Amino acid sequence: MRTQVAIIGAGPAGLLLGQLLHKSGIDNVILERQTADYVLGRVRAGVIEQVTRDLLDQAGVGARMHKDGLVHDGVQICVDGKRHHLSFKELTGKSVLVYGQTEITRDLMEGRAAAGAKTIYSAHDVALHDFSRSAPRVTYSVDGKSEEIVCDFIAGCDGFHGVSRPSVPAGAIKTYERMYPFGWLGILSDTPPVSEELIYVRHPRGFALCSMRSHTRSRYYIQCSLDDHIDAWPDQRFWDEIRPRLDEQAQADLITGPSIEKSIAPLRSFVAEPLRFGQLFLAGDAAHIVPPTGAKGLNLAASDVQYLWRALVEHYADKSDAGLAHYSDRALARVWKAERFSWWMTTTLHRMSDNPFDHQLQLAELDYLFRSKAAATAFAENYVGLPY
Ligand code: RFL
Ligand code: PHB
Repeated sequence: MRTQVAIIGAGPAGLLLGQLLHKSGIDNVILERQTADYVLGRVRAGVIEQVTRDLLDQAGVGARMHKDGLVHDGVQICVDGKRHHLSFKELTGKSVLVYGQTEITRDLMEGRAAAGAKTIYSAHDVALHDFSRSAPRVTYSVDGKSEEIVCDFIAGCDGFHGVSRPSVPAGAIKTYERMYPFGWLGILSDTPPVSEELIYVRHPRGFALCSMRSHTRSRYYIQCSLDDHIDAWPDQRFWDEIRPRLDEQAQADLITGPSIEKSIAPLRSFVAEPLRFGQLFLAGDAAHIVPPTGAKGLNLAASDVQYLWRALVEHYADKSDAGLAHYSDRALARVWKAERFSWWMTTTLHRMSDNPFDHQLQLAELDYLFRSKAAATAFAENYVGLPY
């Protein structure tokens, strides 16, 4: 098979790139290791920046997002039982949209099917070849049959555990990493959210987050130990642990119910650079990971895709490779700012250590955030998303 761009991975990065390229008349094929149902079953991101929303519109898949997405003009931060409100609208004139990654993925999959673009699910043994030359190849197998795609470019959108990044010779790539000594235990439940806005909670028992997917579906997270296992967390134990971390009003308003999904995620900061190796381009979680505290992972995947899409259009339509040459630098400049913000939110809101000095620093940082308009504006600018 021959295509212009072979895309590895049908997560948000791969599907969005595929849709934007298709709209621009650039032929592409997506190879995905899992089935479509498996990809749709992963419960992940919930907060969409305005620039991500605009990009989904450009991809022609924004209709349901505009109908069902919840516009959030601000966020609440609860520190040791006292809630503070930060208004994005007042501080930046912008807002974010609460709309689940599952729904975005579904919209992109449906858009791709309607466009008649090719996605190969359950593709095994995907391997990247000759990407330092002008005609790279991707080999894979489906139902035990070996196949090959010859292309102009490969987009590595296959997430942190994918095959694209490890295909790069070790000497050509530099990585930066920080692991955090805790995870997030998350549950989804068909109960009304405790508050109209998200509540990020800093508490001596550990971090908590009250989020949502709709007016009737809630998403809650608590900081947990890396040794924890979901079997040790029946629903009642989860509710009994999150409740005391909340302020009195939220404790009274919290409606509990059976979980419909429960999972534990480790927290990691990671950046690989550069993002280009000959004709191979990395985008999204394949290239970088942020801890979920700043809600930046999916949004960063979208911003990489925006730079890569524009660069590929320049290549094919304008016969200019300037965008491709600058892709890595442009994307990484935005990535590092989101890495900083996600690290800052994580270290400011989680129980990081037993050292009282660290606790006092967190409290000083948060007190400054609530009292200084400059600090609050800097927070809001980062949370709603920096411009492309
Ligand atoms: P994905 O979504 O991991 O998709 C990669 C796809 O590649 C496939 N794949 C392969 N395919 C073929 N061959 C191989 N060898 C392959 N290896 C892997 C995989 O099956 C998969 O389908 O990466 P992508 O597209 O870069 O998207 C990144 C986002 O999914 C991720 O950054 C976000 O989910 C992070 N995240 C959040 N981001 C936000 O912007 N806002 C949030 O509120 C937010 N909350 C979260 C999050 C992530 C979380 N977890 C579980 C890590 C909350 C959580 C709890
Ligand atoms: C979510 O709703 O899943 C969510 C919201 C905000 C975050 C992380 C996750 O920072």
